[in-house]
Amino acid sequence: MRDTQQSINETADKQVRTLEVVIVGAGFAGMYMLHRLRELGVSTRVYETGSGVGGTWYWNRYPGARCDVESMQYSYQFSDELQQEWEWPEKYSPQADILDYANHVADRFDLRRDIQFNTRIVSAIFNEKTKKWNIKTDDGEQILANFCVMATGCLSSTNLPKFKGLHVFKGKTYHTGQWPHETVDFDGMKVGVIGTGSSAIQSIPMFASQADQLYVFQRTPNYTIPARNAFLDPEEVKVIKADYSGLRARAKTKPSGYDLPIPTRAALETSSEDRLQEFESKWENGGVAFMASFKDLLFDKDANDTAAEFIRKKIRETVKDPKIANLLSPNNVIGCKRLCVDTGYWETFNRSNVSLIDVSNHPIETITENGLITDGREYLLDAIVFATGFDAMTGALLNIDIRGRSGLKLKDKWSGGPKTYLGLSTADFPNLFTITGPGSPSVLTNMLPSIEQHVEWISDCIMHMLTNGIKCIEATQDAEDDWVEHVNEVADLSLRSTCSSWYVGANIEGKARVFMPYIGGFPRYVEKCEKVVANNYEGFVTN
Ligand code: N01
Repeated sequence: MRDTQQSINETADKQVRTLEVVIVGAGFAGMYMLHRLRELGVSTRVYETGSGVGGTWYWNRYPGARCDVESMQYSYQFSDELQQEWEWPEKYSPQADILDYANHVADRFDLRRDIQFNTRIVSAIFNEKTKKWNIKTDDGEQILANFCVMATGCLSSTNLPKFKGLHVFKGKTYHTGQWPHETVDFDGMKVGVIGTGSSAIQSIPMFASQADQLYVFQRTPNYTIPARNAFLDPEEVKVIKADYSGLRARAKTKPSGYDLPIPTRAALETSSEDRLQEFESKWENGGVAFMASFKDLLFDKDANDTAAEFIRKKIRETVKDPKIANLLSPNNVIGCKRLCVDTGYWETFNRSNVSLIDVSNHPIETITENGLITDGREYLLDAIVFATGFDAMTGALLNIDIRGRSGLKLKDKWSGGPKTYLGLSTADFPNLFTITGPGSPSVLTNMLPSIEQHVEWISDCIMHMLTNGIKCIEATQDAEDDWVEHVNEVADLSLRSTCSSWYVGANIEGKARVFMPYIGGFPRYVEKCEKVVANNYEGFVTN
């Protein structure tokens, strides 16, 4: 409480900017939030740590970074002109194309004049007397705002495990989630990659084609499906654009918010011959749609085993050395951790300059001046790439000192796992909104429609308040408790909650183990959000 008062006093001493809404982050969420609020005539400013727009796609510039949702769907739908004029070259866009798109959107809607780049928000403290948020930047600027919208991203706070000796390494180090803007050339170098998640699986084939020697340090093998990326056929694009709204509407009826066929058959009720044929066909088409082969894959372990074994067989067929094939073969639930999508991943392990080092039983002991040691052997390295992921869903929020009523710290409130109402709001933190926050479908869906749905819900809410003279909106404790219970209940129905993934916070030491996203599906979630509004913001108190 003393800190809160102190901060308010400091605020009074300096020149303070006042705004209706502060938005934190200029990724796809923050950009659309800004555009939408500006259109409604609300004074708004975005604060962004990076020097450009694009969020995830600004930071994750590692070679091979590519989206695994089709470009025609991984894009905004709020402006038909925008979706008609923009030309995506490839079925699955590489990072550079998505960043170009983000920049185009920023220019087209003249967003930059209200985005403050190279600025990190370090604290946001609610003043109960004035009902305003006191927000501070890392360069000491202070802002008073009625609303604070966190567009901080679900996978934006990088995770660098505390490896012993990290600081003594003389070579270069990189994190896939904070890749340099300059070209990184591994030509002639000995490179080590730590991790075998999506980022590693996309970048390893690229590193292998450059480096003299590539060592892949794998703790847990992962399932991956070939992307089978291709250039888009202009005729197909024309057909989609002729009825873009039809595609968008169909997508909204799907649990993933992504227009993929919904499986009707159960793997265990299908003959093994037909089942194999279906897996083969999905495998040939490539991408995350593999999990849509059968409806029971994520609900029945025996069904899941049939898909897992299909992939293991593919690994054995592709990787020439049976020992390496065996090491690369996961034995856990497929789709429990986020399914990966690759281009030439397993084939890479047939190259003579690539070595797979199993660190599952022999963790990396220490990083040394010249490499790293595991299982008593030192691997000499010129560069180390940490493909070690993110403090997902809560990391970016909790990196900011956010305090609500009575100085309550969000960090303390969420010490046992995030608690929200609809992933949009959290009790005791009035007028604070989270776009695709924990407890919303977010990372289990196509992010773009989920972002748009949240931005529209939040902006409608703010407009409702401004036009009705309402100063404060806040989730009730009861509504939040009920929602958290529901989020947990539905999570327990799926095999997805059964493994040590970032979905449950298991990748971060000391993080509470809670399944964070809402698994009930996009349509059901949207219906709930709409019902809340129809019932005059049911579950919120307004005053
Ligand atoms: O991170 P991860 P990521 N010693 O957390 C290993 C999205 N994404 O950046 O599994 C050794 O998945 C860790 O091992 P283990 C997507 O949602 C999307 O790859 O914990 N290893 C794991 O192998 C994805 O799921 C796209 O045993 C250590 C790896 O590091 C999410 O981002 C592309 C270790 C981390 O994998 C995160 O993916 C890229 C240690 N001490 C990312 N600590 C697309 O759209 C960690 N690891 C395609």
